Amino acid sequence: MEIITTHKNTDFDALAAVYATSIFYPQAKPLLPRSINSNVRAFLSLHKDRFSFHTPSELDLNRTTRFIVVDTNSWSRLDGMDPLKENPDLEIHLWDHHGGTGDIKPDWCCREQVGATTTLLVRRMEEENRKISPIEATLFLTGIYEDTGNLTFPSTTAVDARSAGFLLEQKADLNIIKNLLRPTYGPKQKEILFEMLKNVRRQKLNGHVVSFSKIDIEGHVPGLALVVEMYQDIANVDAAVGIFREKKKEKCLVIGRSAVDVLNIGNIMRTLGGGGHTNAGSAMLKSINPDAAVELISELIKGNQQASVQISDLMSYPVFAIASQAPMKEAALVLREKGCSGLPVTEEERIVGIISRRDFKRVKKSRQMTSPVKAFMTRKVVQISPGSGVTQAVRLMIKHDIGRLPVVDNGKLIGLITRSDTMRYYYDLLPN
Ligand SMILES: [Mn+2]
Repeated sequence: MEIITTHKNTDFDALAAVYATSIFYPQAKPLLPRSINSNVRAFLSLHKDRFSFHTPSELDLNRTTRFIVVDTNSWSRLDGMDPLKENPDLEIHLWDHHGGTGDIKPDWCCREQVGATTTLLVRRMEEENRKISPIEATLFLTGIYEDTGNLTFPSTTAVDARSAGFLLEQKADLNIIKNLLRPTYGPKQKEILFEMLKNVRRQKLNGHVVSFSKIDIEGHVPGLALVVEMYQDIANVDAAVGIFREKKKEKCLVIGRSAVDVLNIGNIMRTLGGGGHTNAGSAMLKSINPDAAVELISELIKGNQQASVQISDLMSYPVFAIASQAPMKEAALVLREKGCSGLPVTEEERIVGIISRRDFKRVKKSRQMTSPVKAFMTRKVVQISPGSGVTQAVRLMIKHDIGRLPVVDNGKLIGLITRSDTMRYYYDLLPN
Protein backbone atom coordinates (compact mmCIF):
# COMPACT_ATOMS: atom_id res chain seq x y z
CA MET A 1 0.00 0.00 0.00
CA GLU A 2 1.11 3.55 -0.72
CA ILE A 3 0.01 6.56 1.31
CA ILE A 4 0.16 10.28 0.61
CA THR A 5 -0.26 12.60 3.56
CA THR A 6 0.51 16.07 4.91
CA HIS A 7 0.69 18.18 8.05
CA LYS A 8 -1.88 18.70 10.80
CA ASN A 9 -3.98 21.89 10.65
CA THR A 10 -4.11 21.24 6.95
CA ASP A 11 -4.32 24.43 4.92
CA PHE A 12 -5.12 24.82 1.23
CA ASP A 13 -1.52 24.42 0.10
CA ALA A 14 -1.29 21.10 1.94
CA LEU A 15 -4.68 19.92 0.66
CA ALA A 16 -3.97 20.95 -2.94
CA ALA A 17 -0.54 19.33 -2.74
CA VAL A 18 -1.97 16.02 -1.45
CA TYR A 19 -4.52 15.98 -4.25
CA ALA A 20 -1.98 16.99 -6.91
CA THR A 21 0.40 14.30 -5.69
CA SER A 22 -2.33 11.70 -6.05
CA ILE A 23 -2.38 12.47 -9.77
CA PHE A 24 1.28 11.44 -10.07
CA TYR A 25 0.83 8.43 -7.78
CA PRO A 26 -2.60 7.13 -8.86
CA GLN A 27 -2.16 3.88 -6.91
CA ALA A 28 -1.52 5.72 -3.61
CA LYS A 29 -4.18 6.50 -1.03
CA PRO A 30 -4.48 10.20 -0.14
CA LEU A 31 -4.91 10.66 3.60
CA LEU A 32 -5.66 13.82 5.59
CA PRO A 33 -4.97 14.40 9.30
CA ARG A 34 -7.92 14.80 11.65
CA SER A 35 -7.26 18.48 12.33
CA ILE A 36 -7.98 20.56 9.27
CA ASN A 37 -8.31 24.35 8.95
CA SER A 38 -11.91 25.45 9.00
CA ASN A 39 -12.00 26.92 5.49
CA VAL A 40 -10.47 23.72 4.12
CA ARG A 41 -13.08 21.69 5.99
CA ALA A 42 -15.84 23.79 4.45
CA PHE A 43 -14.37 23.21 0.99
CA LEU A 44 -14.20 19.46 1.56
CA SER A 45 -17.76 19.14 2.74
CA LEU A 46 -18.96 21.05 -0.30
CA HIS A 47 -16.84 18.97 -2.70
CA LYS A 48 -17.35 15.55 -1.11
CA ASP A 49 -18.36 13.96 -4.40
CA ARG A 50 -15.44 15.40 -6.29
CA PHE A 51 -12.55 14.98 -3.85
CA SER A 52 -12.31 12.21 -1.30
CA PHE A 53 -9.62 11.49 1.22
CA HIS A 54 -8.95 8.82 3.81
CA THR A 55 -8.60 9.35 7.55
CA PRO A 56 -5.78 7.83 9.66
CA SER A 57 -8.05 5.23 11.28
CA GLU A 58 -9.26 3.84 7.94
CA LEU A 59 -5.89 2.52 6.82
CA ASP A 60 -3.70 -0.26 8.13
CA LEU A 61 -0.33 1.46 8.33
CA ASN A 62 1.54 -1.85 8.68
CA ARG A 63 0.89 -2.57 5.04
CA THR A 64 2.53 0.64 3.86
CA THR A 65 5.40 0.18 1.42
CA ARG A 66 5.74 3.70 0.08
CA PHE A 67 5.03 6.83 2.05
CA ILE A 68 4.66 10.16 0.26
CA VAL A 69 4.76 13.26 2.45
CA VAL A 70 3.90 16.72 1.18
CA ASP A 71 4.27 20.24 2.59
CA THR A 72 6.20 19.30 5.74
CA ASN A 73 9.47 17.60 6.53
CA SER A 74 8.91 16.76 10.15
CA TRP A 75 7.32 13.67 11.70
CA SER A 76 5.77 15.62 14.57
CA ARG A 77 3.55 17.54 12.18
CA LEU A 78 1.97 14.35 10.86
CA ASP A 79 -1.07 12.78 12.47
CA GLY A 80 -0.70 9.23 13.82
CA MET A 81 2.11 8.24 11.45
CA ASP A 82 4.72 7.44 14.12
CA PRO A 83 4.50 3.64 13.61
CA LEU A 84 5.93 4.20 10.13
CA LYS A 85 9.10 5.72 11.56
CA GLU A 86 10.21 2.28 12.72
CA ASN A 87 9.71 0.58 9.36
CA PRO A 88 13.18 0.11 7.82
CA ASP A 89 11.82 -1.02 4.42
CA LEU A 90 9.60 1.99 3.95
CA GLU A 91 10.33 4.05 0.85
CA ILE A 92 9.76 7.74 1.55
CA HIS A 93 9.10 10.44 -1.04
CA LEU A 94 8.94 14.10 -0.09
CA TRP A 95 7.50 17.15 -1.86
CA ASP A 96 8.15 20.27 0.17
CA HIS A 97 8.91 23.96 0.01
CA HIS A 98 10.14 24.49 3.58
CA GLY A 99 13.72 25.44 4.31
CA GLY A 100 15.85 23.77 6.93
CA THR A 101 16.23 20.06 7.40
CA GLY A 102 13.47 18.15 9.08
CA ASP A 103 13.63 14.72 10.59
CA ILE A 104 11.87 12.98 7.72
CA LYS A 105 14.67 11.42 5.67
CA PRO A 106 13.38 10.80 2.14
CA ASP A 107 14.67 8.28 -0.40
CA TRP A 108 13.56 10.64 -3.11
CA CYS A 109 12.51 14.28 -2.86
CA CYS A 110 11.48 17.39 -4.69
CA ARG A 111 12.40 20.14 -2.29
CA GLU A 112 12.81 23.76 -3.30
CA GLN A 113 12.25 26.96 -1.42
CA VAL A 114 9.32 28.36 -3.32
CA GLY A 115 6.17 29.99 -2.00
CA ALA A 116 3.97 26.89 -1.96
CA THR A 117 4.39 23.13 -2.27
CA THR A 118 1.55 23.07 -4.81
CA THR A 119 3.75 25.17 -7.10
CA LEU A 120 6.25 22.33 -7.43
CA LEU A 121 3.52 19.88 -8.42
CA VAL A 122 1.85 22.26 -10.85
CA ARG A 123 5.16 22.94 -12.55
CA ARG A 124 5.57 19.18 -13.07
CA MET A 125 2.05 18.95 -14.53
CA GLU A 126 2.81 21.71 -16.98
CA GLU A 127 6.07 20.03 -17.98
CA GLU A 128 4.22 16.79 -18.62
CA ASN A 129 1.34 18.50 -20.44
CA ARG A 130 -1.20 17.00 -18.06
CA LYS A 131 -4.82 17.95 -18.52
CA ILE A 132 -6.20 19.90 -15.58
CA SER A 133 -9.90 20.57 -15.07
CA PRO A 134 -11.08 24.05 -14.01
CA ILE A 135 -12.05 22.66 -10.59
CA GLU A 136 -8.57 21.21 -10.10
CA ALA A 137 -6.94 24.40 -11.34
CA THR A 138 -9.06 26.36 -8.86
CA LEU A 139 -8.00 24.16 -5.94
CA PHE A 140 -4.31 24.37 -6.91
CA LEU A 141 -4.37 28.12 -7.30
CA THR A 142 -6.13 28.47 -3.93
CA GLY A 143 -3.22 26.57 -2.38
CA ILE A 144 -0.63 28.79 -4.04
CA TYR A 145 -2.47 32.00 -3.20
CA GLU A 146 -2.98 31.05 0.43
CA ASP A 147 0.69 30.28 1.05
CA THR A 148 1.98 33.28 -0.89
CA GLY A 149 -0.64 35.84 0.21
CA ASN A 150 -1.82 36.14 -3.40
CA LEU A 151 1.79 36.17 -4.59
CA THR A 152 2.75 39.07 -2.32
CA PHE A 153 4.66 37.40 0.54
CA PRO A 154 8.44 37.83 0.28
CA SER A 155 8.73 34.04 0.02
CA THR A 156 7.00 34.15 -3.38
CA THR A 157 9.21 33.17 -6.31
CA ALA A 158 8.93 33.51 -10.08
CA VAL A 159 8.11 29.79 -10.21
CA ASP A 160 4.98 30.42 -8.10
CA ALA A 161 3.85 33.24 -10.36
CA ARG A 162 4.48 31.13 -13.45
CA SER A 163 2.47 28.24 -12.01
CA ALA A 164 -0.30 30.67 -11.13
CA GLY A 165 -0.30 31.92 -14.71
CA PHE A 166 -0.56 28.37 -16.01
CA LEU A 167 -3.50 27.65 -13.68
CA LEU A 168 -5.32 30.76 -14.85
CA GLU A 169 -4.88 29.47 -18.40
CA GLN A 170 -6.50 26.24 -17.20
CA LYS A 171 -9.51 28.32 -16.09
CA ALA A 172 -8.96 28.55 -12.35
CA ASP A 173 -11.90 30.58 -11.02
CA LEU A 174 -10.84 33.67 -9.06
CA ASN A 175 -14.33 34.33 -7.71
CA ILE A 176 -14.42 30.93 -6.07
CA ILE A 177 -10.88 31.36 -4.77
CA LYS A 178 -11.79 34.66 -3.20
CA ASN A 179 -14.64 33.01 -1.35
CA LEU A 180 -12.59 30.03 -0.26
CA LEU A 181 -9.87 32.24 1.15
CA ARG A 182 -12.25 34.64 2.83
CA PRO A 183 -11.01 34.76 6.41
CA THR A 184 -13.18 33.79 9.35
CA TYR A 185 -14.98 36.93 10.40
CA GLY A 186 -18.38 36.23 11.89
CA PRO A 187 -20.48 37.56 14.79
CA LYS A 188 -18.09 36.17 17.42
CA GLN A 189 -15.07 37.86 15.84
CA LYS A 190 -17.01 41.10 15.45
CA GLU A 191 -17.98 41.02 19.12
CA ILE A 192 -14.34 40.60 20.15
CA LEU A 193 -13.18 43.38 17.84
CA PHE A 194 -15.76 45.78 19.32
CA GLU A 195 -14.75 44.81 22.83
CA MET A 196 -11.13 45.51 21.97
CA LEU A 197 -12.05 48.92 20.63
CA LYS A 198 -14.01 49.76 23.76
CA ASN A 199 -11.46 48.95 26.41
CA VAL A 200 -7.95 49.45 25.32
CA ARG A 201 -4.80 50.48 27.07
CA ARG A 202 -2.36 52.48 24.97
CA GLN A 203 1.22 52.89 26.02
CA LYS A 204 4.18 54.69 24.60
CA LEU A 205 7.10 52.28 24.63
CA ASN A 206 10.41 53.25 23.04
CA GLY A 207 8.63 55.94 21.07
CA HIS A 208 6.02 53.56 19.66
CA VAL A 209 2.35 53.55 20.46
CA VAL A 210 1.49 50.05 21.58
CA SER A 211 -1.98 48.91 22.55
CA PHE A 212 -2.83 46.06 24.86
CA SER A 213 -6.27 44.46 24.88
CA LYS A 214 -7.29 41.87 27.41
CA ILE A 215 -10.21 39.71 26.39
CA ASP A 216 -11.78 36.66 28.03
CA ILE A 217 -12.76 33.91 25.64
CA GLU A 218 -14.37 30.52 26.01
CA GLY A 219 -12.95 27.61 24.09
CA HIS A 220 -11.16 27.94 20.79
CA VAL A 221 -12.14 31.01 18.77
CA PRO A 222 -10.87 30.94 15.18
CA GLY A 223 -9.71 34.05 13.37
CA LEU A 224 -8.31 35.95 16.36
CA ALA A 225 -5.18 36.91 14.43
CA LEU A 226 -7.36 38.61 11.84
CA VAL A 227 -9.24 40.46 14.60
CA VAL A 228 -5.98 41.81 16.05
CA GLU A 229 -4.89 42.85 12.57
CA MET A 230 -8.17 44.66 11.92
CA TYR A 231 -7.96 46.30 15.31
CA GLN A 232 -4.45 47.55 14.61
CA ASP A 233 -5.62 49.07 11.34
CA ILE A 234 -8.61 50.80 12.88
CA ALA A 235 -6.87 52.04 16.03
CA ASN A 236 -3.85 53.07 13.94
CA VAL A 237 -1.28 52.04 16.54
CA ASP A 238 2.31 51.05 15.82
CA ALA A 239 1.73 47.69 17.42
CA ALA A 240 -1.27 45.87 18.85
CA VAL A 241 -1.16 43.02 21.34
CA GLY A 242 -4.25 40.96 22.05
CA ILE A 243 -4.25 38.86 25.20
CA PHE A 244 -7.00 36.28 25.03
CA ARG A 245 -7.59 34.48 28.29
CA GLU A 246 -9.24 31.12 28.53
CA LYS A 247 -10.18 31.21 32.21
CA LYS A 248 -10.99 27.54 32.61
CA LYS A 249 -7.71 26.40 31.16
CA GLU A 250 -5.68 29.11 32.91
CA LYS A 251 -3.87 30.14 29.76
CA CYS A 252 -3.50 33.22 27.63
CA LEU A 253 -3.14 33.26 23.89
CA VAL A 254 -1.07 36.30 22.97
CA ILE A 255 -1.28 37.63 19.42
CA GLY A 256 0.80 40.59 18.29
CA ARG A 257 0.90 42.72 15.16
CA SER A 258 3.45 45.42 14.45
CA ALA A 259 3.51 48.04 11.71
CA VAL A 260 7.07 49.16 12.44
CA ASP A 261 10.06 46.98 11.63
CA VAL A 262 11.94 48.25 14.67
CA LEU A 263 9.43 46.59 16.90
CA ASN A 264 10.00 42.96 16.01
CA ILE A 265 6.97 41.11 17.32
CA GLY A 266 8.32 37.73 16.21
CA ASN A 267 11.38 38.12 18.44
CA ILE A 268 9.25 39.02 21.42
CA MET A 269 6.93 36.07 20.88
CA ARG A 270 9.91 33.74 20.51
CA THR A 271 11.17 34.92 23.90
CA LEU A 272 7.78 33.90 25.26
CA GLY A 273 8.05 30.45 23.70
CA GLY A 274 5.98 31.23 20.63
CA GLY A 275 6.99 32.33 17.16
CA GLY A 276 6.43 34.67 14.26
CA HIS A 277 8.16 37.19 12.04
CA THR A 278 8.88 40.93 12.15
CA ASN A 279 5.29 42.05 11.85
CA ALA A 280 3.25 39.20 13.30
CA GLY A 281 3.56 36.59 16.00
CA SER A 282 1.84 34.68 18.74
CA ALA A 283 2.55 32.71 21.89
CA MET A 284 0.63 30.63 24.42
CA LEU A 285 1.26 31.56 28.05
CA LYS A 286 0.25 29.13 30.77
CA SER A 287 -0.75 30.01 34.36
CA ILE A 288 -0.37 33.73 34.02
CA ASN A 289 -2.96 36.43 34.47
CA PRO A 290 -3.52 38.98 31.69
CA ASP A 291 -2.14 41.91 33.74
CA ALA A 292 1.09 40.08 34.35
CA ALA A 293 1.23 39.25 30.65
CA VAL A 294 0.89 42.96 29.76
CA GLU A 295 3.73 43.83 32.14
CA LEU A 296 5.93 41.08 30.80
CA ILE A 297 5.43 42.06 27.18
CA SER A 298 5.91 45.78 27.89
CA GLU A 299 9.23 45.00 29.53
CA LEU A 300 10.30 42.92 26.56
CA ILE A 301 9.36 45.68 24.14
CA LYS A 302 11.27 48.22 26.21
CA GLY A 303 14.28 45.98 26.51
CA ASN A 304 14.76 44.46 23.12
CA GLN A 305 13.99 47.26 20.76
CA GLN A 306 16.78 48.26 18.59
CA ALA A 307 16.34 48.53 14.87
CA SER A 308 18.45 46.11 12.88
CA VAL A 309 19.41 48.99 10.66
CA GLN A 310 19.33 52.32 12.43
CA ILE A 311 19.23 55.84 11.13
CA SER A 312 22.79 56.31 12.37
CA ASP A 313 23.94 53.65 9.87
CA LEU A 314 22.39 55.46 6.93
CA MET A 315 22.73 59.14 7.73
CA SER A 316 25.34 61.34 6.17
CA TYR A 317 27.71 63.38 8.31
CA PRO A 318 29.25 65.75 8.98
CA VAL A 319 26.30 67.95 8.14
CA PHE A 320 26.65 71.29 6.47
CA ALA A 321 24.85 73.66 8.75
CA ILE A 322 24.74 77.40 9.04
CA ALA A 323 24.83 79.60 12.11
CA SER A 324 21.63 81.44 12.93
CA GLN A 325 23.49 84.75 12.88
CA ALA A 326 24.95 84.24 9.40
CA PRO A 327 23.54 86.53 6.72
CA MET A 328 21.05 85.22 4.16
CA LYS A 329 23.49 85.74 1.32
CA GLU A 330 25.85 83.24 2.93
CA ALA A 331 23.03 80.70 3.18
CA ALA A 332 22.26 81.26 -0.50
CA LEU A 333 25.90 80.64 -1.34
CA VAL A 334 26.12 77.39 0.64
CA LEU A 335 22.86 76.10 -0.83
CA ARG A 336 24.11 76.79 -4.33
CA GLU A 337 27.55 75.31 -3.66
CA LYS A 338 26.24 72.12 -2.09
CA GLY A 339 23.38 71.83 -4.53
CA CYS A 340 20.86 71.09 -1.79
CA SER A 341 17.47 72.58 -1.12
CA GLY A 342 17.74 73.10 2.62
CA LEU A 343 20.23 73.60 5.45
CA PRO A 344 19.93 73.08 9.18
CA VAL A 345 20.45 76.23 11.19
CA THR A 346 22.42 75.90 14.42
CA GLU A 347 23.36 77.79 17.51
CA GLU A 348 26.33 76.13 19.18
CA GLU A 349 25.67 72.75 17.56
CA ARG A 350 22.03 72.85 18.63
CA ILE A 351 19.57 72.81 15.81
CA VAL A 352 17.21 75.78 15.93
CA GLY A 353 15.69 75.81 12.46
CA ILE A 354 15.92 74.98 8.78
CA ILE A 355 16.56 77.39 5.97
CA SER A 356 15.41 76.24 2.57
CA ARG A 357 15.24 77.66 -0.95
CA ARG A 358 11.55 78.22 -0.37
CA ASP A 359 12.31 80.66 2.48
CA PHE A 360 14.10 82.93 0.03
CA LYS A 361 10.76 83.75 -1.59
CA ARG A 362 10.08 85.94 1.42
CA VAL A 363 13.16 88.01 0.69
CA LYS A 364 11.71 91.04 -1.07
CA LYS A 365 14.48 93.63 -0.92
CA SER A 366 18.12 93.05 -1.74
CA ARG A 367 19.30 94.53 1.55
CA GLN A 368 17.44 91.75 3.34
CA MET A 369 20.16 89.44 2.07
CA THR A 370 22.34 90.81 4.85
CA SER A 371 19.74 89.98 7.53
CA PRO A 372 20.48 86.95 9.69
CA VAL A 373 19.21 83.55 8.63
CA LYS A 374 17.31 83.47 11.92
CA ALA A 375 14.83 85.99 10.54
CA PHE A 376 13.74 83.81 7.64
CA MET A 377 14.28 80.24 8.77
CA THR A 378 11.52 77.76 9.54
CA ARG A 379 11.58 77.21 13.25
CA LYS A 380 9.60 74.05 13.41
CA VAL A 381 12.11 71.30 12.74
CA VAL A 382 10.97 67.75 12.14
CA GLN A 383 13.83 65.60 13.38
CA ILE A 384 14.71 62.03 14.17
CA SER A 385 16.93 60.26 16.67
CA PRO A 386 19.89 58.14 15.55
CA GLY A 387 18.45 54.94 17.08
CA SER A 388 15.20 55.07 15.11
CA GLY A 389 14.41 52.76 12.23
CA VAL A 390 14.15 53.58 8.56
CA THR A 391 10.38 53.05 8.48
CA GLN A 392 9.96 55.78 11.06
CA ALA A 393 12.03 58.22 8.98
CA VAL A 394 9.98 57.45 5.90
CA ARG A 395 6.73 57.99 7.77
CA LEU A 396 7.89 61.41 8.99
CA MET A 397 8.99 62.44 5.51
CA ILE A 398 5.65 61.46 4.03
CA LYS A 399 3.64 63.05 6.82
CA HIS A 400 5.42 66.40 6.56
CA ASP A 401 6.20 66.15 2.85
CA ILE A 402 9.90 66.77 3.35
CA GLY A 403 12.94 65.15 1.80
CA ARG A 404 15.46 65.45 4.59
CA LEU A 405 15.52 64.96 8.32
CA PRO A 406 18.15 66.27 10.72
CA VAL A 407 19.37 63.50 12.99
CA VAL A 408 19.50 64.85 16.50
CA ASP A 409 21.03 63.25 19.56
CA ASN A 410 20.46 64.99 22.90
CA GLY A 411 19.65 68.23 21.12
CA LYS A 412 22.85 68.06 19.09
CA LEU A 413 22.79 67.87 15.31
CA ILE A 414 24.84 64.82 14.34
CA GLY A 415 23.72 63.96 10.81
CA LEU A 416 21.19 64.22 8.07
CA ILE A 417 19.04 61.55 6.47
CA THR A 418 17.50 62.14 3.07
CA ARG A 419 14.79 60.56 0.97
CA SER A 420 17.41 59.01 -1.28
CA ASP A 421 19.21 57.45 1.73
CA THR A 422 15.99 55.65 2.66
CA MET A 423 15.36 54.58 -0.93
CA ARG A 424 18.87 53.24 -1.15
CA TYR A 425 18.13 51.16 1.93
CA TYR A 426 14.90 49.69 0.54
CA TYR A 427 16.27 48.99 -2.91
CA ASP A 428 19.75 48.02 -1.83
CA LEU A 429 19.43 44.47 -3.01
CA LEU A 430 18.45 45.38 -6.55
CA PRO A 431 21.24 45.39 -9.10
CA ASN A 432 21.57 48.56 -11.17
MN1 LIG B 1 2.79 25.14 2.37
